[in-house]
Amino acid sequence: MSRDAIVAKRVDSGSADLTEISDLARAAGYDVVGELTQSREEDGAYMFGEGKVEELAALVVETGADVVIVDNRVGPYQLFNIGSKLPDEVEVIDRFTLILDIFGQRAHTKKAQLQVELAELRYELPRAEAKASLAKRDERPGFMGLGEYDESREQDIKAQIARIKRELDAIAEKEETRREERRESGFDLVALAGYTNAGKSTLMRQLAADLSVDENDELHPDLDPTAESEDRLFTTLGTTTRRADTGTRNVLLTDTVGFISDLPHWLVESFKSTLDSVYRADLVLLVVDASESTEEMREKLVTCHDTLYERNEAPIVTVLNKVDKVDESELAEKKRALSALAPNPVVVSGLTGENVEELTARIEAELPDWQRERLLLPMTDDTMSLVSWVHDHGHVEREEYGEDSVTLEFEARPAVVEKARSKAADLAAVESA
Ligand SMILES: Nc1nc2c(ncn2[C@@H]2O[C@H](COP(=O)(O)OP(=O)(O)OP(=O)(O)O)[C@@H](O)[C@H]2O)c(=O)[nH]1
Ligand SMILES: [Mg+2]
Repeated sequence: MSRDAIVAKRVDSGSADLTEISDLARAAGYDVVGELTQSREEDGAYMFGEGKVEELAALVVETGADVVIVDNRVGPYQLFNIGSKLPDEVEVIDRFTLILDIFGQRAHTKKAQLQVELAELRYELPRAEAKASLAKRDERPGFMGLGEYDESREQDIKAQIARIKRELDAIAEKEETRREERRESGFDLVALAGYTNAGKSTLMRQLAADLSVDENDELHPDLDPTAESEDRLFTTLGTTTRRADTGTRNVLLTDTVGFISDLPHWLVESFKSTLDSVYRADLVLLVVDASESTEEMREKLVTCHDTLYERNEAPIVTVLNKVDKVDESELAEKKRALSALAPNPVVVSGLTGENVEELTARIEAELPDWQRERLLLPMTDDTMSLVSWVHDHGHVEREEYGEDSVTLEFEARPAVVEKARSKAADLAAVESA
C-alpha cells in the first residue's frame, strides 16, 4: 500500500525549501503528491496562517493525500488545530515523527529498536505530562478518571524510559569494552561521519575493498561484509565495522548513521550510543557531498560540526566526496569558500575510487602517533589500579617494583599518556598529603 503525502513548510521570510522534507518523506515510503509553502511569521494557533491551512485542506481533498507532513516544529495544539480543518482520516505529522517513522522501519537490531522506542517515549512524555496536569487542574468529577489515567500513563512512560536507558547503557558499555579490546590488539579506530546521503557507505566499501573478512573472523565476529548504499536518506542506521588497508597501521573503519539538521536534543540523545563509534574514534573522516551547492554544503557542514562539537575527541579530516560530479574550477571555488569549515580537505570519489589512495595516505598521516613514556609511581592504595589502566590502554614495556614505588615504561596514544601523567600526579599528591 503506498501512502500519499503532502509536504508543507513555513519560513519567517524568504522562500521555503522542500527538498529535504520530500526526500525524508520518500525515505519513509510516501509518495509526495502535493507541496505547500508559506513565508510569514508563525501563527500561534495554526503555525501557518489560517487561510493557508484552508488552502492545505483544499489540496488534501484535491490530491486525496493520506498524510500531511509539516517541516516545522509544530506544537500539540497547532497540530490539533491544523487537523481539525482537514478531513477526519488525514493524519498530520511533523519532521521528527517522520524521522522516527523511518528509523522504526529500518531498526533491525535489538539496539536500534530500543533507541527508536526510547525516542518515541521521549517524544510522548511532555505531551502526557501536559495532559495529566490539565486533567488534575480540572475539578469536574467526570474528568477524574481521565486524570488518573493520564497520570499513570506519565509514570508508565517514565518507568519505561528508565528501563530502556539501563538496557542501552549496558549495550554501550559492552561496545566500549570492545573498542578498548580492539585498541589493545593494535587497531586504530577510524569513523566515517557526515550528513545523511553524503556517501559514507560507498566510501567504506572503497576503503575496505581488499578486505579479507575470514582472516579476522575470530578476532572480530561482528565484522559485517556489506555496507548498503542507496540514493535515499538514512540508508544506514546501525553500525558496520570493517578492516581497511591503509598501509602500515591496522585500521578498523566504522560506518554509521548520518547526521541531519534540526533534530531535537532528545532524538540525538536516544541515538548517542550509535554515535559513540564516531565520538570515541581515533580519527574522524567527515564526509561531505561536494556535488551540492556551496550553500548546502555549508549548512550541512555546520550541522556536522554541531553534532560532533561537544563529544568528539578525535582529530577530523574533511573528505569532499562525489568529485566525479564536479568540475575542477567549481571545486576550487567551493574549497576556497568553505576553507574555514573544511580546512585542508581530501578530495575523492567513493563511486569511481578516484583519489582513494590519497585518502588512505592522509589517514595514516593524521592518526595520532603513539608516544613513549616513563612514569615513577609512588606505592599507594590506588597505584595498582593505575598500572592496570595503563595495561588496558597502551603497551607496557617495562614494569619494575621497588621498595615503595613502581616504574612503568609504556607506549600509548598521546591522550592516554596525558591521562596517565595526570593520574600519576594525583597519586603523588595523595601520598604527600
Ligand atoms: N556520483 C557519485 N555518487 C556517489 C558517490 N558516493 C556515493 N554516491 C551516491 O550517493 C548516494 C548515497 O550514498 P551512500 O553511500 O548510501 O551515502 P551514506 O552517507 O552512507 O548515506 P546514509 O547511510 O543514508 O546516511 C548513493 O546513491 C551513492 O551511489 C560518488 O563519489 N559519486
Ligand atoms: Mg550509509
